[in-house]
Amino acid sequence: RTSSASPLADDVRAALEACGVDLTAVGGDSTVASPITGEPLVGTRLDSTDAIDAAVGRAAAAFPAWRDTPAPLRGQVVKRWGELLTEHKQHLATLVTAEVGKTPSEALGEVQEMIDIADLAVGQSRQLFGKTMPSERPGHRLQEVWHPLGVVGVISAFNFPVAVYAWNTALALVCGDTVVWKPADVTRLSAIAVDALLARAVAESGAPEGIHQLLLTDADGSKRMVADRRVALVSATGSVRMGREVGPVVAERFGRTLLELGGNNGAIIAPSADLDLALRGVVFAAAGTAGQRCTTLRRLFVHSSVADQLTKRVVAAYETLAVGDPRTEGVLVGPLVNRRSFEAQQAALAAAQEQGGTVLVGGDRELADEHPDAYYVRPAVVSMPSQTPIVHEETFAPILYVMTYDDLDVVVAEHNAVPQGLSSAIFTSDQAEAERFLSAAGSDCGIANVNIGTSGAEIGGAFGGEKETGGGRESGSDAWKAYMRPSTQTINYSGQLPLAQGVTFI
Ligand code: UN1
Repeated sequence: RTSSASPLADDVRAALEACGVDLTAVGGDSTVASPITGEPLVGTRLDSTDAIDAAVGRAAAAFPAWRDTPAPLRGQVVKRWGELLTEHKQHLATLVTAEVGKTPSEALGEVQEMIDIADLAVGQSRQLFGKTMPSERPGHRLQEVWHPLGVVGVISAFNFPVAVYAWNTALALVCGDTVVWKPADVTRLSAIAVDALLARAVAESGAPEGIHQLLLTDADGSKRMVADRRVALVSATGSVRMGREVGPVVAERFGRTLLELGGNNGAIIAPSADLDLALRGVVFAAAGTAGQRCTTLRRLFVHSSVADQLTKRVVAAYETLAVGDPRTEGVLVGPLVNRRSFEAQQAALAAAQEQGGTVLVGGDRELADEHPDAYYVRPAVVSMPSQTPIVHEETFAPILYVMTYDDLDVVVAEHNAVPQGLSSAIFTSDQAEAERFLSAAGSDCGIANVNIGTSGAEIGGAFGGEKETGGGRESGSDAWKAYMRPSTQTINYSGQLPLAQGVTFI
């Protein structure tokens, strides 16, 4: 199947060069393997501890000049970046496919998400609104002004190697912050390309050079940045385990965090659901991106009246899903990111069976002969008798646990019984049922959808979730406020000094 495709490393090198990357400056011995074939891609350097400290130092030094640049002018830098991302959309998608194994359509979609957030951020740069409040004191004005925060450290995950970074960076830059980025280990090359395009936008706009810094480092390097007091906000996307490490370190120094951690997303299929729609929604959300989105659908609750019918159709669809090299036309499911991920998938399937589950389809490794160093699996559907311990865990692989229900209140309680709280969905034609799911007594997640799957959110709505998902919100609504500090200001023009609360003193 792969024979027609050119060697991945050649495609990658060409895409990097097209994005203006100077390979002699970033190159080095550290290579990562493509999940598609296991073959090594282009090597990069790895930053030392000193280099990390120096990068944070450069971002801190660039902050005052950037802070003092009017926000709409900051927006122009992001506007230019968005244009360059548009121009190089295909090159970036090639890198995302090579490093993550996403299908070209999903890789292009990820780059589109960067372009969309750039658009949003440009508009936001003229709308960093503060409020004015009526003062209780005569001749006084009370207002709130939003100021830039400082250096923002962004830690991004392998599965959305460029989009989630851009959600943070586009907003942080218009908010007047400077950014230090630690991409996932395995997606250093797409990071280098995206950073090179930002460097070009910065240079062309005459903005301070130091406002963006890229760290090519491992988890230890990331710890160094997280502990650095000069980093005002750490915005981290990844596992709950990572969040547990980052959160306390930043809290100890009273820094701020914005955490976007695991999801264990559920969907309820009600008796009145349009099953054609539900089928498509379920299969995309559960099997798309090989189950490696934090919004991937992992738990399906089907009303017993439609359970047999829907489950059969999902299984049939899974049987025909084309799994393989994502560069091959028609393939919908690419590889898992690495061996560890495959081992976790196997362990979860074994645990599910021990806990009374039945694998209805999938789960096995595929293409092992052709690609002994790549890990392809057929997405699995597992029928579970109840929400057993393994169903409470997020396994970052395409495993869909299916359970049945009879009563909406009971199933909503079950839906909410897991530690994570990112995304959720109900498929129903009953409006009252949909409203109950969306109400305060319904889904406890940050994202709640009706007649749409759990994944594939668009820019504009705040993205993030509750409980172990970490509570952060990104990429829309009021998310920009996380990157700024509010200053509450009282101005007295009365010539008197009345005290609030009627207090009298001298
Ligand atoms: C993630 O998996 O980290 O809603 C982000 C979605 C995408 C973003 C996912 N827009 O699935």
